[in-house]
Amino acid sequence: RQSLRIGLIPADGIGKEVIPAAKAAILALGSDIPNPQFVDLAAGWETFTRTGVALPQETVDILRQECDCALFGSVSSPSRKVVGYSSPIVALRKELDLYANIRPVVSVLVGEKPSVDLIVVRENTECLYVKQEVQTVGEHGKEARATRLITERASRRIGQMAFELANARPRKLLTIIHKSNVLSVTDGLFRETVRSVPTLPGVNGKYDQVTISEQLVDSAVYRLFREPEIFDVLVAPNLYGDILSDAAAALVGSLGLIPSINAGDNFVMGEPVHGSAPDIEGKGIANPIASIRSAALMLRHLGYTKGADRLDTAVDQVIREGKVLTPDLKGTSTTNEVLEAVLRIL
Ligand code: NAD
Ligand code: K
Ligand code: MN
Repeated sequence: RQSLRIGLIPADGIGKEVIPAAKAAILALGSDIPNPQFVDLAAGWETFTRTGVALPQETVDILRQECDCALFGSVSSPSRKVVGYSSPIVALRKELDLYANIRPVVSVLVGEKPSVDLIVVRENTECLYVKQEVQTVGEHGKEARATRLITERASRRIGQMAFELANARPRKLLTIIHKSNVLSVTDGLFRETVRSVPTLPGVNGKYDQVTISEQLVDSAVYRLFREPEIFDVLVAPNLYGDILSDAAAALVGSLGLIPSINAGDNFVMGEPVHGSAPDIEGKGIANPIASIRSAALMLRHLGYTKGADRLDTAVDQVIREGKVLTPDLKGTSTTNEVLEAVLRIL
């Protein structure tokens, strides 16, 4: 490849503060990344208030036609229903068929106990996120209903991704998260489909070394807090995966550390797990590490292992030294000071 074309969608809030840091970190990799070219793209609540559209068609078209990958920041979605608005990140995951959301959560802070080293593999296209909600009026007042869609196809794809990831790790443990004691039809299909991945045609014993276990989602959160070291790879339907990964983030110090990629068969988009953080927006103190690590995950997914390793090593060193940290990690440094510390090491 002559150049790597990266779409940048900072979107809203601290997304606009941390995505430029990820860009600067990629640029600092020099020739480890072949001629990176950045394309600035619009999406989000601010774009909606300006143009009436949260995800402009131009953004989707340019991502599809001109970009090899992308970095997304965070979007400020209102909690109330706003006519015409729909979350652009949920739409992008569907439009680009980014069916897997991969979220590694690893403890790095010095002296941190217990030690966490897990990956949440979150199905990224269905479950309650199909957003088919209706409100009606019944005999006793308003009634709201949501469709929760679980398909065999999506469960199989995410299951295959999870087995692949688990098999590549030293412990090779895969935990299926569900609630099929209550939701035996929907979560039951998810559970059975993931469990059946090793028997699919073509697998031929490839996953024989993977130990499969399962845990109901509520007790999974409980065990995550009591004994997080037992978990290795967790695979979950969309909403459970979302909640579990924020919970796991709390164990390692901050949401501002946790990266993700939205991955499909043809495209990958890095994205910090956190949202737009309105409580700290505009103060210049957002932790840029989740975004820098998201860039590293994205580059690793594309095969740029050396560049990805350099980013992760630099970030690890800054965290371990503990001298330049943002307030979420009990430091007093700014976004830019953390970025500069990373760049100095690079
Ligand atoms: P949030 O992740 O934005 O913030 C939760 C808490 O973590 C806040 O106290 C925030 O200050 C802190 N935090 C998050 N990222 C940080 C960082 N990089 N550095 C330091 N502290 C950080 O979650 P929320 O408050 O529930 O949601 C705020 C908005 O973000 C909402 O509009 C929500 O819809 C949106 N959101 C978007 C995404 C996304 O873009 N994929 C994900 C989650 C939430
Ligand atoms: K985000
Ligand atoms: Mn979330």
